[in-house]
Amino acid sequence: MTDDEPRHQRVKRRLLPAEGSRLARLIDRVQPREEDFRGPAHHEKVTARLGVWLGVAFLLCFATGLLSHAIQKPPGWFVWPAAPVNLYRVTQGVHVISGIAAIPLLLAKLWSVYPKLFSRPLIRSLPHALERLSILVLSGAAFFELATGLFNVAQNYLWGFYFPAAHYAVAWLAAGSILLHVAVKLPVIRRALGRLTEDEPDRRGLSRRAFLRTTYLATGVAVVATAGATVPLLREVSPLSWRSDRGPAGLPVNRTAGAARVTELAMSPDWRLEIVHGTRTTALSLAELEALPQTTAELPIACVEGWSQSASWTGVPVVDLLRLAGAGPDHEVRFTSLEQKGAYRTSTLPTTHTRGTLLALRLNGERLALDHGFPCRVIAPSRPGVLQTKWVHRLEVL
Ligand SMILES: Nc1nc2c(c(=O)[nH]1)N[C@H]1C(S)=C(S)[C@@H](COP(=O)(O)O)O[C@H]1N2
Ligand SMILES: [Mo]
Repeated sequence: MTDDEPRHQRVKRRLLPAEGSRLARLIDRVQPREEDFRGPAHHEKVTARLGVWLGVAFLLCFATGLLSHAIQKPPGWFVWPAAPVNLYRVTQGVHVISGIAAIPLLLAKLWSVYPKLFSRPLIRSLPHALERLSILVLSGAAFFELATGLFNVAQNYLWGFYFPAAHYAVAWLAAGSILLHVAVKLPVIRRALGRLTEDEPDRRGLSRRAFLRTTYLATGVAVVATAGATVPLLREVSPLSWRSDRGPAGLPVNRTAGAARVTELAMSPDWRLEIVHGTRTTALSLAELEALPQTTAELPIACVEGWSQSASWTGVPVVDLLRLAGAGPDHEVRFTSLEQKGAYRTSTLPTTHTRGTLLALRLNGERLALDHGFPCRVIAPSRPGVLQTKWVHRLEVL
């Protein structure tokens, strides 16, 4: 040993078995290297193909997610049409279905690339280190989005944070890191997307094609098993669909009157609908509302959580209520529920929607059930379920 031996060499010599020693050779033999994973699933041709489909799923999910966010928190420039009435139902259905499809695709892709964890040297250069770090961020963000989305769909809020804000913020993180990842990998992707060959057929395991086919099949099964929640045609064949047509009048209930603690106020004979326009307030009893001309329309409830269902709603058009209060149709309207607490106790209807919206009193020919919003609720075309306020007692002309 000499004194001019560099410090890091000295540390290494003390901590690691000497080069060429039996222990060093043993460690070298048992520790896997990237090259040891020769299975067809780990080939870049497979990784790239999964990446393309995952990219498509993420893109659809991101775009429809941004839309849903914009509808719920509209920036000044944003206009969402009231027709076709099923538009939001379709975009949110695509959001949830593409998110579900991304789960098996992401798992397969992680399986395909995990040998890279054993690539040596671990870090080659600063750009290489940054690239690996960005993949960590990407995987974490993608996993977070899919997991929280899935729990949300199951209406299982296990966490302490406010779901929409976190899901939205992390979506940007995921989108940014995916973009970076694709840009960095573009040369590899272009090379890998060439013809799918089986140059080293592995008789023990799956072929590349078979691995891809299995993944696509799993993705298809996941989609079909759940899509019935929002695609009426699939309802009968969707065993895992998380909402069915159970509930009063054949429509699911999201939050019951009991949970919202509104039963007493909603059933009270003193209930009145207050229409506030400037300093003037008009109060209508249920009997007076029922005596007004009624309109019936076939409109869907499309929950952000992924289920949607169409029903026949009967009630008073919001424009008629505005006229009664002495206001024209081109006003925003704020509805307030009897519910004292809760994120969904109020909603604001943009002017694009006043004409098509009902304050509904009846559902599928029956008087509205308490759990569906008795005495009256908002039913607007092409809007997220969270904005279809139940147990309404006040309407403000803005
Ligand atoms: N006051 C109030 N209205 C509400 C809610 C709520 O929690 N409170 N939930 C909303 C949500 S998330 C949905 S999807 C629809 C569901 O309506 P339904 O329970 O009649 O099917 O009601 C909406 N209206
Ligand atoms: Mo909802």
